[in-house]
Amino acid sequence: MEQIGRLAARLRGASRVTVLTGAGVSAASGVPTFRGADGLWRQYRATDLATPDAFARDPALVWEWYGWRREKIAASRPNPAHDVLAAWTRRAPGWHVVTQNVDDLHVRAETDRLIRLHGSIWELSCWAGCGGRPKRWRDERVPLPEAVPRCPHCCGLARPAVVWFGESLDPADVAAAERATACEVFVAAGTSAIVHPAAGLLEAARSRGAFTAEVNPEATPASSSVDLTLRAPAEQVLPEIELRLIS
Ligand code: BJW
Repeated sequence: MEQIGRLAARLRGASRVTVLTGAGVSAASGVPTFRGADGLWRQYRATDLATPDAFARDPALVWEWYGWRREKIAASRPNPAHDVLAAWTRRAPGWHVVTQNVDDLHVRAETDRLIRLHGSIWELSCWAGCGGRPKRWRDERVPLPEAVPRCPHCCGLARPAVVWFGESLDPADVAAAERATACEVFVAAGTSAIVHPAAGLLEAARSRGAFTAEVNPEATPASSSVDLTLRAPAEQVLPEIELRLIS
């Protein structure tokens, strides 16, 4: 595919590159996306469960969904897309990965300079925000022993320490992601590009002069504004680019 050669040429010699990833990058690892056909769990839409209102209404239901996802993620492993991105960050100090994914597969692939915008599914925090320290704690047990885990400080309800709709992202993560938009090449891979503030990063990079590209088998709202689109799965395209970079 000629487009692969064009993107590889842009990447070769670039000292600052940022790749924004979304659920599509983990699809080949068996982790369901949010808005595709596999985004449906029972009769619920994933995006309707990822909200504070859903948790307030029915914490057991939301935890059941997270338990199901934690099981799938625990049984998965990084795919070639994660591996290539990790290799890029290890090789080049100005290359960053900004992810919306909470599955930690970029961490397991040993990615350097990873910015996680939406938290980690393996961390929990107090639903009431009781103020006990640590504010969030890691719990990788699958399955969790309780249908609704408890806060170890106040014994109230615990929640997944992820960012739901309407919640603020960690300002330090947002600032780091914004700094990473000062790059020569910005690639959005495996994201539907509709959730903000992540979706705004591509435009920010473009307005700072970056060459922009999208890797996604489907068109997204970003497709019409990027310089180059690669309509193929990330786990295929990224290794092909890597082959051109190292040959
Ligand atoms: C492949 C592939 C393969 C398949 N290879 N590709 C400005 C404008 C409008 C609205 C807002 C705005 N600013 C804030 C908002 C509100 C809201 C928002 O953006 N809403 C939009 C829906 C319009 N944002 C927020 O609420 C954020 N908070 C915030 O900004 O606070 C301040 C504020 C609040 C309210 C108003 C104004 C300001 C928080 C957003 C948190 C999102 N949380 C979730 C859940 C995380 C926890 C969890 O995982 O359980 O994050 S929702 C969900 O969407 C998840 C994802 O990270 C995120 C993005 O989804 P993603 O990754 O793009 O996945 P999909 O499924 O949508 O797409 C997959 C893509 O992969 C598809 O395109 C496929 O084609 C492709 N694909 N296989 C490559 N092999």
